[in-house]
Amino acid sequence: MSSFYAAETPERVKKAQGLHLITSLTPNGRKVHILLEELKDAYDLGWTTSLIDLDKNEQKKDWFLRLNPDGRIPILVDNNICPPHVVMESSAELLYLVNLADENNLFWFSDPIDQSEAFQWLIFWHASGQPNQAQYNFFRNNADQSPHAVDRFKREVLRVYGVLEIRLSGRYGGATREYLAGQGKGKYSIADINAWAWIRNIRHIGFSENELAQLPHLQQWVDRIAARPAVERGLGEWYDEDVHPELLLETA
Ligand SMILES: N[C@@H](CCC(=O)N[C@@H](CS)C(=O)NCC(=O)O)C(=O)O
Repeated sequence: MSSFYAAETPERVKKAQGLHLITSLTPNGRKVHILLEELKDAYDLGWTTSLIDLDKNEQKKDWFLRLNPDGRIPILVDNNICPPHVVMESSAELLYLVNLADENNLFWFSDPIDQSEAFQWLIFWHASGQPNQAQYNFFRNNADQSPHAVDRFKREVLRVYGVLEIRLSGRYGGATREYLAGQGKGKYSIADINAWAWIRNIRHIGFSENELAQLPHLQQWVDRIAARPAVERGLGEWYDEDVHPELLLETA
């Protein structure tokens, strides 16, 4: 316990019981919020949440780096284990949660081939989607300084979205799919949640009408998942430091 928490670790984190999520309203945070909300609806799963103001760099302080040397959110602390187990990397957190709490495989798969598919799409997004989209978002906000970077990352994001479009459309064989992994039309799973938290704003990230027209199945997938109540809750006010300042972690 002594090396796990530092003197300056917030009491809210030290005293947390059960699952404790440290997060912020960002795409990687939102994917974990959404799964937790789904598990709450399905199994009545409980957890507590703390919020980080990324602009204040609390995530770069020593107490946080002890928990995640990468200095980024989200992190999930499982206090049901002694010493507590910390999970960094949002996709690993999704996998940890389905292993821990999804006993009926509502958001994961029992069949090894289905599991293999889900791993593929989970890793494809984690490795090829989110880093490029993160860079695209960054350079879009600094477009005057780096037009080449905007162009480069936009093209790469469009390419990755195009891969997902191929998968969902069944263009090169197979049926049109509703979800990324699973047999037939597929089954809603963490492979979808993982990518959706980033792609949900597809119509508002600077793609032209013509570019969007190349992605009809991906847009339908975005709308299909947006309609779930747990997804709506995972995006929203419970994770907003302006609405819940009492959840904010701030050290001197
Ligand atoms: N690969 C990590 C990336 C985590 C990440 O980039 N988190 C962002 C928010 S979405 C963050 O903490 N940014 C603040 C920082 O880098 O200091 C994951 O999937 O969890």
